[in-house]
Amino acid sequence: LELQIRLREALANGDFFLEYQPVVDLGTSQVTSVEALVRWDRDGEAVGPDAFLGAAEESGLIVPLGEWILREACEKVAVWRLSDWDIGLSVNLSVKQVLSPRFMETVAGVLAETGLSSDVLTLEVDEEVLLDDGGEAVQRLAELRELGVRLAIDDYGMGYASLAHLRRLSVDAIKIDPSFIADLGRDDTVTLLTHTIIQLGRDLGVQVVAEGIERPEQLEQLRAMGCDHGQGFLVARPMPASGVESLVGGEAGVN
Ligand code: G
Ligand code: G
Ligand code: MN
Ligand code: NA
Repeated sequence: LELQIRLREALANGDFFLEYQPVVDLGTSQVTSVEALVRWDRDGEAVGPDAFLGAAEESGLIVPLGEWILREACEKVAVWRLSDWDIGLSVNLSVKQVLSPRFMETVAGVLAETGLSSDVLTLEVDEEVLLDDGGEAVQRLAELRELGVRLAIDDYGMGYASLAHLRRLSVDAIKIDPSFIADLGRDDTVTLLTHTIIQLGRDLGVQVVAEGIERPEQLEQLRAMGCDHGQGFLVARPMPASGVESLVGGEAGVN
């Protein structure tokens, strides 16, 4: 409960901030988008989302916090795009946000205020969001996609019946869970599954992003498998906006 009070104060005081992790085209090594990742500046210490998102969801603070994250990230990327940089933005959503009343208006409002074109924004949801019984979250997400916003399934492959999810909701991208990438080339089953997900994405016309690339041989293998996009510490760590700006022109530490 004390954490929930502190989080509410932190939002009021402007103590949350965003880092951005670049996503690259594995073919060209160009940075094509960034994923916004929230952090809490708790008395000078940067605290990651795993330590507070659960509490923010329980208290409902995730709704105003999520709105702040969306607006902050869209404002930043809108400025970057004004300087003629064709960069996309991904923002993570929790199921509480998706199900909150007026979420659709919030997204539409932020896009209108920032002047960002809807197809620049990708909303990432975990497979868990697609498991809700009533199908309400799926319905809301489908409506958002009608706005022209892109949808991505995050941590793909970890959920029960991952393949069935692609039938319930049309998405624009799937992000292969880092646990697959970790064992790529080391575990034959995982390697085959990864290859299959990449192939499936290509056949369905869905962009595939590999997450958690840490070793050069993973990068090579993913390229050889025809994976479109990648993200991970080898490519670039999450960084402040100023760090992304210094990558302008788009070269991350790949090649
Ligand atoms: O940045 P980090 O690797 O610590 O993130 C840990 C988890 O928190 C990841 O699952 C990530 O998707 C989630 N996360 C990071 N930023 C946000 C955010 O702005 N909103 C939501 N809902 N989840 C986030
Ligand atoms: O669940 P989601 O994919 O949104 O989580 C993103 C989180 O993954 C970020 O918090 C980021 O810090 C973390 N991350 C990004 N790249 C790597 C990586 O190469 N290795 C590991 N261990 N974590 C990563
Ligand atoms: Mn994500
Ligand atoms: Na996530």
